Amino acid sequence: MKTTDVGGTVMDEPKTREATAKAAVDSRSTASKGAVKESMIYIDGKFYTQANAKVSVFDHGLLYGDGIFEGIRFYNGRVFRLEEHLDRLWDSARSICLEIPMSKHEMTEALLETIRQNDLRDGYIRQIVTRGVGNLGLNPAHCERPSVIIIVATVALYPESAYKNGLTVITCATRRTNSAALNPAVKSLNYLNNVMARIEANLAGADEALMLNDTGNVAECTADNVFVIKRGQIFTPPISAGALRGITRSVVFEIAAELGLKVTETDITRHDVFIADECFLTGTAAEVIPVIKVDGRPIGTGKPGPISARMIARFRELTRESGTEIYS
Ligand code: PXG
Repeated sequence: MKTTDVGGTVMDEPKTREATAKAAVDSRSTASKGAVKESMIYIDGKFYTQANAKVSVFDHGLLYGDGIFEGIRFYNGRVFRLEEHLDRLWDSARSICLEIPMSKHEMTEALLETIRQNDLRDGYIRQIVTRGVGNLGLNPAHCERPSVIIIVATVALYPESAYKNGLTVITCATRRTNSAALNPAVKSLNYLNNVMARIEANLAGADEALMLNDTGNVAECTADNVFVIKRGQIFTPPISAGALRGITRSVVFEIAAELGLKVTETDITRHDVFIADECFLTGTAAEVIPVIKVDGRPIGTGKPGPISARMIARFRELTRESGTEIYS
């Protein structure tokens, strides 16, 4: 199921997300006093209405998926973990020899101004840097200049019931890209691997798909990192297993330290997931969300566990009380 909100966000919608997509539309229309306001999109230093926000068909981001992106959230007038997202964007750029045509400071200003232009206090930012306009050959040497695009929109959340009742996950046959082919640590515009996994989840009627790496260990889900809990200890696959160095993942490490819980980065098999007491996913879009069933097996009691619940509660506190001020 796919839902588009008025801000233009189209996000993956597991069946549980339907209710909130509507909520996103509602809150957006309330903000603009009933009128549907067109979103303003930043492209290379200028703002365009959604209808006029266009890029060339010769952009290698479109032709080859040659580019990078970030998905960032802002809550209560503050951008959550902005510096970490920018650092990761710059790392992705470095890895693929893409020079972002602005400084981190300029990017921050552009990003904050795009949110202000859209007059929102809570939402989602999609930041994209493409290789830019080139010819029909894949050689990036012929591309003139990378393009920077910033889209701000209301976010389609999982409904609150998903955080209370948990998600259903399947293991998919599509393996996570081998890091020797394309390192999954690069948040590139080449997401077909994850899209194929997502299609498998959709076909199976599941909320998410667990992706294994070449060796058969758990890497991550299609847009989320995976954590399991066994006897009070937390485990998650290392980056070397094909997991993205998730920002939400690192926040979970911080919360666990605060709570005095040990987190170990180690290889995890499906068996480890099946016998876990608890399992949860983390991602900018999903936040921290419990998993209650994997491949038909109930995880733990089949209900979200106590550590997951504490994680979710503390994560929410942090999103409300920290971040880069947008309207200061
Ligand atoms: N793994 C992958 C493959 C991701 O793309 C995460 C894990 C979680 O990382 P963060 O830093 O968000 O905690 C991601 C995040 C989307 C979407 O449109 C994808 C992401 C983030 C936001 C939206 O599906 N990727």
